[in-house]
Amino acid sequence: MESNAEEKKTGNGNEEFLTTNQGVRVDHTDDSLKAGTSGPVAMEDFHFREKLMHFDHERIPERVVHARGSGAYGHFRVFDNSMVRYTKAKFLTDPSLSTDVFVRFSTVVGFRGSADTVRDVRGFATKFYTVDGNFDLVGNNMPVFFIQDAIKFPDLVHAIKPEPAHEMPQASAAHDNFWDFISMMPESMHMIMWVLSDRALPRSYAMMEGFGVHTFRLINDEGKATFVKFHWKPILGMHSLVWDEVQKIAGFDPDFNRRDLWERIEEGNPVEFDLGVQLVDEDQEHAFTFDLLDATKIIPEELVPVKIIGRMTLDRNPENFFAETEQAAFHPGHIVPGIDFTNDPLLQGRLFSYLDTQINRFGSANFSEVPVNRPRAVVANNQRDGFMRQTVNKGNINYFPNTLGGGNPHPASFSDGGFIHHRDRVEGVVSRSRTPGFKDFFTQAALFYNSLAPVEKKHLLAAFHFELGKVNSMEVRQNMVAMITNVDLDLAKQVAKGIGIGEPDGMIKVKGVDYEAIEQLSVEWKDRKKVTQSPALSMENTIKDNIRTRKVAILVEDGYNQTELLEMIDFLKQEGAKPVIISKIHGMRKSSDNNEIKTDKTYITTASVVYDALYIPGGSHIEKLIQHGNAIHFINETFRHCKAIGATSEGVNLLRSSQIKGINLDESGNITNSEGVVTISETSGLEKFKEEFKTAIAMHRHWVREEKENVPA
Ligand code: HDE
Repeated sequence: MESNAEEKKTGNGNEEFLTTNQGVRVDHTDDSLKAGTSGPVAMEDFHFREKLMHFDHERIPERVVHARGSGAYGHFRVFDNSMVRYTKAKFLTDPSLSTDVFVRFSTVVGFRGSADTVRDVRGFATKFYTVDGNFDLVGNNMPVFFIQDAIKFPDLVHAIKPEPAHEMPQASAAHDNFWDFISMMPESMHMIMWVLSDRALPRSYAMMEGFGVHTFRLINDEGKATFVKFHWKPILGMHSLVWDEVQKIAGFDPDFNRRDLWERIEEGNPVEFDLGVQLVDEDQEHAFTFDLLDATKIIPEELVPVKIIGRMTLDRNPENFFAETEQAAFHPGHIVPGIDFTNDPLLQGRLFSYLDTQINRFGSANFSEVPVNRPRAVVANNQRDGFMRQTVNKGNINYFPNTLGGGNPHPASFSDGGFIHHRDRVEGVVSRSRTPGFKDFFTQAALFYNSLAPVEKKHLLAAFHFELGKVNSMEVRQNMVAMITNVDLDLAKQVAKGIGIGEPDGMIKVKGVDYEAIEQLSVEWKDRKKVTQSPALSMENTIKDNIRTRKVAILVEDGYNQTELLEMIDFLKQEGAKPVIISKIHGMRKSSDNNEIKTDKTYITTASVVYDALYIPGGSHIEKLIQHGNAIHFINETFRHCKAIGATSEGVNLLRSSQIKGINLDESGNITNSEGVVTISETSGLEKFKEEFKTAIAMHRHWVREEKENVPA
């Protein structure tokens, strides 16, 4: 009974009667209190005034960046105690501890209501509620950043956000201001290559990597430091959408990634990532041809392998979007003993910005008392009061030192688990400058480009054509082409060709680059570790061995073959995929032998772009499907987007119809099972078909089909 009373107080939706915020039951909420039936509203209508007042104040400022996001709860556990050598953080060393987490994934540029599938960096912010206090790993799905020093962040964000005169375009970098800024910002070229790659179009938040970006420090029990880069590796592998698809999804289902995350968890498919670390001894700080403190650089995995140390499982959706996801307040300065900062100037700047921004959003320093932000560890200090203070601090002592409170709470020593800042030796003259090691802006941009598969390079070129093709200023286009010559001349030529700029015939020096210093360093650092290829950077080398959580569209009309359909549905479910029945209208579809199956979606309520693969079962329903333009479009579009297509018995006839384009046929007009199109002409032999279809879906995309540009979509 007591818990019911508690629920009533907290508004969990189980209440019987409507009340005011003071708990007074309300007898009528459809009409305001008036003089007569058409007179003015009475001032004493406290229910009306309170309801409107609260509504008027429902919004808090959205995040200035990363406004659009989706959250989930879960837990994290390390696999063993192998990290004890490096860190005293218990959540990273004690495999018996399961640490609760809350993760918020986000886009960066768009406003709170913008579409999910735009080309953008994705935020990947994790709050670990550790036994030693909260640790926030506020990362992205790309391992580098646009700028090296936080002081430029406001300019970067102003340039990329919609232009101030007319507030266009929404959630897009494809406009003059952004590329004008970038054309003057050579240090951003590495990040630009990532943003124009397919990494910026994730199929799912469950299928992208995450990175802490900065080099941090781990501190062990003896106070010894080791440099560390944090990585999240998705268990399902890394997969992206294609450009034509993301634009259509943005209209068709702007909540695509949010819905995907929510549904996975509701359906009992936890979203899992392995946590990896790249560890570099302090005496190896200068072993590389870049500065570890430069956030525009990666440490190639081939130079320092990623050691997988634990797994995060997200398995619980928030119950109230505003209370939890919107009010989650992350801060790179939320750190625990065993982890520490470095002098990366981007990180240092963030340490100011995140607390400051919370004051703007919450209007109060008490944001850490909101349930999603509250540490699980004990909080004890003399900070008091302020707007919306929730804690009722007991006792009379709110200062330190004191004797009246027994001297408590008092500082903890290192051995008591107190956080002690790493004893970093610093010296130098105060200046606004950068170390020479930060000045090479192009080597890693080229490394990234050179490590991509041909199809990824092709997509990146198309992205340049789209982005720069939307820039009105020919001068800005020209400047960008000049910049790209510093990364790869051939790429620059191809970009130029697509955007109406004369092809450059050599590398063009650009402003803001100290070519002499770079040259000098390349001589000085010639014996340092480096790579010219990094296979880990290509998404083509990701996991492609399963079809778990893939959505498979199945086209069904009256007259379908029940045996085939049920067998395939069973198979797909067994493999962890999600079959969805699509028909012309809702309701039950009848099989040739008078069985029934329910339509999940119609061509009006869904589209090919939200599925990973397509299956067409046999039966006389094929005659109807051939006549149906929406079905034909669905198939052609699936083909154009390079997804697996399977068909059995009469279903194969549909794929052979002259309206379906691009499918490879042999001399007798039969489909050659190739390029992710898998068919079998009989119902018998389905076993072989199943395995081949599974392999085709697991491949995610069959890029060779992109050559067939004549297929309509
Ligand atoms: Fe952020 N960033 N950022 N950022 N950032 C914010 O904090 C900022 C940077 C990142 O889901 C803001 O609460 C500065 C790098 C994520 O709530 C703000 C600089 C990386 C999120 C802010 C950076 C990030 C934010 C806006 C330049 C990847 C969303 C609202 C030094 C490592 C967290 C807020 C969430 C949010 C400032 C650069 C990731 C204004 C000054 C680099 C994932 O404080």
